[in-house]
Amino acid sequence: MRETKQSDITIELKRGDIANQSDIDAVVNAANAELRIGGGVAGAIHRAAGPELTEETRSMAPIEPGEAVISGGHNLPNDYIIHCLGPVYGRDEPSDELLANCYKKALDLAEDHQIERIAFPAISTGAFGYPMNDAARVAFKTVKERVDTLEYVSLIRFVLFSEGDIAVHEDVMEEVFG
Ligand code: AR6
Repeated sequence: MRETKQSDITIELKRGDIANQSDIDAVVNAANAELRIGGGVAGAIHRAAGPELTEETRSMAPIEPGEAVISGGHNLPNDYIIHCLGPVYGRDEPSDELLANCYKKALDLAEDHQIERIAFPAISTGAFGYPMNDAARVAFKTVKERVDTLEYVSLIRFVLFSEGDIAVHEDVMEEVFG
């Protein structure tokens, strides 16, 4: 399963770069606590958005695991960037709750800003070491719990780097929504 519709909301998987999603209103950053440029997703987003992004986010930092904050998109093709700090696997506990909080809070911010189309990367599954299938299960279950109450969000895209990551998410999507 690469796409599903739940309560009129499309949830889809797409292979690509989170910093290159021009048809999306808000992209989610797998941020660091300082909301600065980093590696992986945070590097791609900050490079594409430009240095004004760090100027904007400086006053919002630091953030805690499970927390999310919102900024403008700057030079990205998106109106907003929602910065989530995922848990470091094996250190920030309970990791599943903290990861779920990232998705919940990002969706809350999207609703507050009347955002229709949002794209997530696989938060915590890179430098922070969260196993991809467990992280996907947390992400999809959290989305599933929230879809009935979303007023503005109509598309939730998961942007994944490799075909292997897509395959893992397809299986878990089937398990959670199938
Ligand atoms: N587009 C989509 N997915 C990507 C991209 C991209 N451009 N780049 C990497 N991924 P990570 P984390 C995938 O490490 O685990 C940073 O240095 C990647 O393959 O970006 O939450 C920050 O500064 C992986 O599956 O985020 C933080 O310190 C997933 O996105 C820390 O790493 C997340 O990888 C955050 O670690």
